[in-house]
Amino acid sequence: MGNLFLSGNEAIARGAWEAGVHVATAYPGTPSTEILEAIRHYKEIYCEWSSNEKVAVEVAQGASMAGARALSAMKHVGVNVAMDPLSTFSYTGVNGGFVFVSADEPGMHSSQNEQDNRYLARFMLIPMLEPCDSAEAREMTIAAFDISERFCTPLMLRTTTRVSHSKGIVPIGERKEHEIKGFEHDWTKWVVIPANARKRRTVVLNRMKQLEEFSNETPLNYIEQGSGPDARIGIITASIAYSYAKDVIPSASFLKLGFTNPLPFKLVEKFSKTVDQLIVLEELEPFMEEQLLAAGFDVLGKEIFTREGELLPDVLRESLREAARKKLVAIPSDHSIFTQDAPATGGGALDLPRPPTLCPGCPHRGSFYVLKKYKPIVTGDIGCYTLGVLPPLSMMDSCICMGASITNAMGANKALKGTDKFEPVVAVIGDSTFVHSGITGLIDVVYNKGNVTVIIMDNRTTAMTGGQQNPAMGKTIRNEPTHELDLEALCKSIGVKRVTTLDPYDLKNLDTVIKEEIEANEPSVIITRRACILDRLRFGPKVVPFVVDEEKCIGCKKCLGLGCPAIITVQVEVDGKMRQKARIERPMCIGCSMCAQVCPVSAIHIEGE
Ligand SMILES: Cc1ncc(C[n+]2csc(CCOP(=O)(O)OP(=O)(O)O)c2C)c(N)n1
Repeated sequence: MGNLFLSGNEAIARGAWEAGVHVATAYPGTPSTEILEAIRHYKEIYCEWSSNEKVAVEVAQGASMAGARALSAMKHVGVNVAMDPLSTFSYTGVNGGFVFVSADEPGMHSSQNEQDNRYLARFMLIPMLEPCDSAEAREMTIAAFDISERFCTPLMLRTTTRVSHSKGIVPIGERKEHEIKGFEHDWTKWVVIPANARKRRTVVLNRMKQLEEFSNETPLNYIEQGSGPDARIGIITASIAYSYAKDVIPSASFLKLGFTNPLPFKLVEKFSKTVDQLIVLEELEPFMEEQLLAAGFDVLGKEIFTREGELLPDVLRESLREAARKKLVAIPSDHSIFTQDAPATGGGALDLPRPPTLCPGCPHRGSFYVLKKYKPIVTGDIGCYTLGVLPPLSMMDSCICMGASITNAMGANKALKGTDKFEPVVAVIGDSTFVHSGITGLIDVVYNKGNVTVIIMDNRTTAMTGGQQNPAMGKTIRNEPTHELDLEALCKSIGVKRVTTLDPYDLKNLDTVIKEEIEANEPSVIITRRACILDRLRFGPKVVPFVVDEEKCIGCKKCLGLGCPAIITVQVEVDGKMRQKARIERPMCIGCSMCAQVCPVSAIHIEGE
């Protein structure tokens, strides 16, 4: 039908649409977010930002029970949250096809860990597909639904950041409608009481055997015979590593895998007979290597390639050079890998030259500034506000995973209460994260009589991942108005008596309330409510910047303590002597006024006043 130039995520959305998907769910998370952002443009698909990944999978699961094709998308750590329904979904099987996308992050550009979710597919006895580029992302998404229905199983479509975000030419087709079959009333399948689950386990194990046969036969796994002397080198690979290897050592022979759980052992056997040496090329863990070693294949893998970060072409090239020097692989010293130069954009293209920082005018800044005065323990969470850990604010003691701030605070409070080590604890959490997995923690605090101060930093969006809608905003994924979750009423209904809402630009009030709540003898919630500055710049009133009156400025640097990137210091000559003064970079200032509030000599004022 033609071609489109799409990212891997957009290609997955296109594939889902073409495959006749009716329901798509997700909780945002890099590098998966754009899948649902693209799907929302297909009107045939019901789509939603779910409140977390477990909810996303369960909603899609319900749609599958009802006989519709359904897709859920999440980042790799999101799969941890969704593992409970997913691992039993494997037992029940599907009615309408169900595919979930696990978008993994080798290199941890925006993630807290580098976990290799291929193990989770194996662990949950779920088949897995791994595209190497955008064209395959579309094609495999369509194939995934067919496989899911043919073998009555959920399926994991695993991408990595480079596949998710790189763009490529994608041949496209039309949507093939799949009639919604209707709800499957089969309690022996869908009600996993032990008597049923035991039988289903046998079904699952048999299914894995059939899937292994499928893996040997499917055209998604294929041999690419090499040419010249390199043809004797056999590379077993999948995902983006295949694309890199085709750049670095294109004449080698490849066993290119798209269907990677279960592995096609018979095909590996066949491939091994055509080459002198088998090399397993995979980012992160020795997932395929260990299985192949256990099956008796003589393969080389992590002895050559790193388990850390991405196997970008220059990393791959250097690893092969080193292996050749050590005579681990049969690559002669005059081979082209020794003369190729690293591409200009290789390696650390994403390595940031300076650490990220809260935006100028970010409503989160003031809370950390005030917390620094009282220095409680601050258990943090995941969102833009995690940047409160960086100097000069430096006000975060922990950040583990979404929702952990309140529960970590509870544990610390219980451990320290009544001891000479006692310190008050404040948990900071964003609005989206609070809805995702903070609510249950707050229930625990109240129910078990903890004393924690929770600051819900409500910036009216899910900012960290690019500003997605969430239940506290009153807008759906398609920006339609919906019920706005009333955070104050929710916290009160949980049993928190001390709930205060305030404007985080008002530092004086913030100071009074934070002090009072830290000192209070019961749990409390402070909701700091002000829209994310990026939304304000897009939709809000005109920005009126502030300026420093250099004559009044005494160079005390108090304003620098806010860590606002718009404020710098300059050397100014006063009475023949060089003095340090603060200056506001006009194009960066959005007029939040916090610097003016902290200036002890009122040297900062609105421009023109
Ligand atoms: C389990 C899991 N899902 C998704 C993410 C990606 N993620 C990180 S923070 C965040 C939400 C941040 O929104 P919010 O709590 O409102 O804070 P803000 O960034 O707006 O300050 C998301 C979706 C993640 N790290 N872990």
